[in-house]
Amino acid sequence: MPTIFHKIIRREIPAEIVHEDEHLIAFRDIAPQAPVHVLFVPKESIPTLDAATPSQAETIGRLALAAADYARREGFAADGYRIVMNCNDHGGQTVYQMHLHLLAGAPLGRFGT
Ligand code: IU
Repeated sequence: MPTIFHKIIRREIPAEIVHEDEHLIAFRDIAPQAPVHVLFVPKESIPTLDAATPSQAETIGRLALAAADYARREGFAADGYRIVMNCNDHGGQTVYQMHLHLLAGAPLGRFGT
């Protein structure tokens, strides 16, 4: 089932794209939760991490490596950042095309505090 992220990949709706390659696209979140908030989305359709299979391990790994590359390129890797993947309802997932959040640009605090 196509999601809004599929439409962004197909350029049917606009987004502030910061990186794209044959495997994935990265764009700024429209409702940023940190000074830097970028979403890394595979071009391959995978609704949730829960739906991913071992054959998709590279696809998933590429999201994290693309986020790390972006952080180094933008110069905030040494300060640090957080990557998050929400899965299903209790995880807070709202868009059912798997994606990785990259949050950075300020101290983010620790979970549970
Ligand atoms: P989630 O992990 O599924 O909750 O994340 C979805 C994110 O997609 C959320 O942070 C939204 O602000 C963001 N987003 C977006 O960047 N552009 C959109 O058109 C829509 C959602 I809809």
